[in-house]
Amino acid sequence: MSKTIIVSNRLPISIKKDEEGNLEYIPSSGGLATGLGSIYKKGNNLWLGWPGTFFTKEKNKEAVTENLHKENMAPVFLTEDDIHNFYEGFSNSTLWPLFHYFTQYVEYNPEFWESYVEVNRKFCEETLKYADESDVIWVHDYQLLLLPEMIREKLPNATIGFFNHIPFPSFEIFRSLPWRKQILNGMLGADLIGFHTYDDMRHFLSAVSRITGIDHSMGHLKSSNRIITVDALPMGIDYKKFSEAAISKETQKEVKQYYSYLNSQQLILSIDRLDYSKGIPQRLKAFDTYLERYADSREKVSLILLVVPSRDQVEHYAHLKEELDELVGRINGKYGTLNWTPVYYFYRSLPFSKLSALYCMADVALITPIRDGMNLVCKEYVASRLDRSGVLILSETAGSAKELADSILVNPNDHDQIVEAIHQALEMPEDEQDLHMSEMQDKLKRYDIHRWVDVFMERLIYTKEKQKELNARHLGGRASQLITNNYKNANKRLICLDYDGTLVGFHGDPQKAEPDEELLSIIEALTKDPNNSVVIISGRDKDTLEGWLGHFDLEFIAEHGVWFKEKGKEWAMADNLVQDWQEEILQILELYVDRTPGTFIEKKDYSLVWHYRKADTGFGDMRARELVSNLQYLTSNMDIQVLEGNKVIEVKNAGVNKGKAALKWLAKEEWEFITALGDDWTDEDTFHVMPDGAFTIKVGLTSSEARYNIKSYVEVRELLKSFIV
Ligand code: GDG
Repeated sequence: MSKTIIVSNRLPISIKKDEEGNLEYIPSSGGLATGLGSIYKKGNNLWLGWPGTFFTKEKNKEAVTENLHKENMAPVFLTEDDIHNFYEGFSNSTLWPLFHYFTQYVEYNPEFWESYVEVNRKFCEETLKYADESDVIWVHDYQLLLLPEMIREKLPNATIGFFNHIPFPSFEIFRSLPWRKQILNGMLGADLIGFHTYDDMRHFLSAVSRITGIDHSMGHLKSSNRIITVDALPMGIDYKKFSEAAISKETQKEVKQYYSYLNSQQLILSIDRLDYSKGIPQRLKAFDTYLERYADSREKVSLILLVVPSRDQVEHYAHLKEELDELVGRINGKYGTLNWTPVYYFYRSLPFSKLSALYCMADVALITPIRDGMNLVCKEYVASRLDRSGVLILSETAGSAKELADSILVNPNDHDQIVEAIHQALEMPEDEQDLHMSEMQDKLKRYDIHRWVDVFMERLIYTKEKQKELNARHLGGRASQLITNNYKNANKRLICLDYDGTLVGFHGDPQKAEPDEELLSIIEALTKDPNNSVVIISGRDKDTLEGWLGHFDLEFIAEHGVWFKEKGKEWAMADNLVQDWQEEILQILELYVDRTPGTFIEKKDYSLVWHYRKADTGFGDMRARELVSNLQYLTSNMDIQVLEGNKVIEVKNAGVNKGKAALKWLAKEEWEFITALGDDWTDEDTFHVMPDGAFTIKVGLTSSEARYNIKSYVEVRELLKSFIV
């Protein structure tokens, strides 16, 4: 029976030691713990993570492990050094500031990195104690970015999902990380990689294609051996929990008590963990200006500022705490009166009923982080507004802003805009509040934490199915054996081979993709067998092919069928070709070379090719789209065709293609064995003309008219070697 294993830095429980050393197990009430509770508590499923306390004695570790097992949890024990270097170090002093665009706070410390690798390995070892290949493993967040790949190495077929809870920065920021490639490869061990927003997703895809060279289309990455799905799956909240809490006795009791201390002023609520990414000082400064600018509001409105202590041992956090203390003191000193406190400031965590009471009482929630992966507080506020009153002011850089467009969206760095948003919110008519609140509530109710978990799991299973579909076409052991047997039992054999991407890998400079020793010896052996007719069917020019491979007993189709060379004969040309279009097209292509650094033109006898492999990723693709549409328009009355190959755009005479050229060879003999291999869509023409019994093989795991897929040119060589032994 397969099981589901959740892995996160922290378990959904904290273990605390009292003074006598007795252990207390305190369950977390966080959204993730609730949402994933429906998974990990079932059957043999499991949640793995650090329990929040250091244990050194083996006896204690065993006891904790045993107790946690009863609750479907398993501990990963970390040392104080691990927490210093891996958690406070690489996770929170390198990745956290970098991913939140606070580059000035990023520490690039190799010791932190080493510890990060080591602790991820610890998590991997613990996971492997419980996991096998049939399991679904869901890894969470930026502390464990290397874990998916580490697990994949040991369990190649496991189903692995990864979700990143914080933003993923743009390539320009991410590239500054010395360990960027290792981080991406670590994440790419997963089958599904989830982010809160489309922006995070596209930043990730752009970093992957620029740093690893792996291309993507429609959110699917095609790594050498798997399809990986990348998706934006915004996390929901436990809507029911917050809406039910709002009318609970406990909450209402707290509400009553709070009101007894207050006058009838309007309340603005701000809740955050202490963090520079949350923009708390900016918020206080805006409130200060608001009281200054709208003097009538004094004594009629208060800000409740709840800051949950966090990481205050770290220098930047300690400074931030001092800044907040000072700002609150200044505002209260400046405006406060005997019966009015402008800012009620709490630097602690409150019990849930008090939190819920504050959500119920606040006329306005002021949530203006500088950057936030999602931000659940604003969603919890909306869910708690049972009478649909209240106004949310939300930063446009919080992930939740995409879903909560009915809030007042602000730029968190625009001081004046926040001041005016506070004014607008406090003045908003009730019917307008109702309208916006109900819109937001409808969305959050429908897409809650449980739905989020279901959608993630559905996408993960879908990805696995998609991989299976492609793997079924993958030339595995048995199919490969079948082809080899057919080859060996046949006498008259036709072997059609594309060159680039099929026999050799791609190179930035096409002239450097010459055949290596291994390939030369394979071709030599294949062509030495008198029963074989080996035809290279390539888009390359005839002189290059002749220069590289002309000394073998090979036949050629060059320039996609413009030129051909049969055994013992000279090069010949396809009929009815014209060159008079070239001058005009060349001028257009030259314009694109000038406008797109890294691109160049290859001139062949009857075609022109614009190469953009070395252009900036994305930019090259954009220019290619533009060029194709330009050419299609400009050449509509010419007898030429525009072909899109692998990072090339080729213009040539109409009616010339690899398939048409291959027909000539098919008609030559009563072949007993035919195979055709190719990697890009120009090879589809070859596959198309092949008879039913032919073994057509597409290089790369993408859809094709070919019967089989093979992963890369490395596997092609393996197959060809199996023919000649
Ligand atoms: C990450 C990302 C992303 C706060 N004060 C009290 C209290 N809270 C609870 C809230 C809320 C949670 O803490 C904070 O959630 P956030 O979403 O704001 O931030 P994180 O969970 O720290 O961090 C973030 C999230 O992951 C999920 O993917 O949204 O962007 O940084 O649930 O209710 N709870 C109690 N007392 C408090 O005083 N009981």
